[in-house]
Amino acid sequence: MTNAMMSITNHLKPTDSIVILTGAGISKESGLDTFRCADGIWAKVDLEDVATPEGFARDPALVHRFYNDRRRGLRDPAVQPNAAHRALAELERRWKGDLLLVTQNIDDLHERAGSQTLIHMHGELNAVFCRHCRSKVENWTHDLSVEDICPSCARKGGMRPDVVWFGEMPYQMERIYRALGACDLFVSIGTSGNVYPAASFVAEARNAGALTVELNLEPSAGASLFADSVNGPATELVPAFVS
Ligand code: BJW
Repeated sequence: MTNAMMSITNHLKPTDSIVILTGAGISKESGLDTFRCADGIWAKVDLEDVATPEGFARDPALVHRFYNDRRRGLRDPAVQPNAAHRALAELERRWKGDLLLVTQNIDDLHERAGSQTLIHMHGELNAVFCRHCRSKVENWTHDLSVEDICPSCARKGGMRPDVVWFGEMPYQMERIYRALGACDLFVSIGTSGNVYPAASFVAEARNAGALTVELNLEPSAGASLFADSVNGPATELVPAFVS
């Protein structure tokens, strides 16, 4: 990407529509692990054990420990939104056209930075739901266990993290595909492009005639699908790109 490409304002009309997809890489510089980097989460735990409905059925206590640790990690005072999260929130405040931020992340750093039009397509660490009655509890702060009782249906053993595991349907897909089909710019930030359906969003946006740009530490699995792919840390690339 040339310097002339580096700013959104050079390429869009002020009322154009933007869809932004973020992944674990945007939160790396806030102190949260990615999944597939050499020191990432999947190098330490088996995803079949902690990120599938089958793993949860086999050993719910193990899955609870995994998400309890990450929920506590999110409350570490050192974990704060970084310059990339803040730049996206600032872009949303000033952008006159439609702007939809879709994150695969279950952390709350985008909302803490001030983003409002935000979809957590893989769920949220700070929410839980009951497998029996499907009722959801937001702002769940304490450790979850197999002993927890559903506040709605009062049954025990059905509470689980409100996250989307492999084989489950990500959230708000209709709304996301509608936005992708109507966008003028699609930007993918800090995601390896290994997990579907998020990995196919670039193709949807391209089919809609959108400009497609990837901002990632290294070329993602789908880098060649983007019109432009820029490599570097999100805290440098994102503020420059949205300025
Ligand atoms: C930086 C940086 C810095 C680092 N600055 N960058 C065969 C073919 C095709 C599909 C399938 C298949 N078999 C099964 C499937 C479907 C399956 C899938 O995709 N599997 C693949 C492994 C092949 N997908 C599903 O099952 C999904 N559901 C589904 O498909 O439903 C059916 C459906 C059909 C049609 C339409 C709609 C739906 C569900 C997927 C659920 C994913 N869940 C997880 C865990 C739960 C949440 C959690 O615990 O946190 O979500 S897996 C994990 O991966 C997590 C993430 O959100 C997701 C994506 O990871 P992400 O964000 O890309 O992180 P990394 O680590 O991979 O990459 C980080 C990147 O950042 C790297 O590139 C770094 O270089 C970069 N980076 N530092 C900028 N400072």
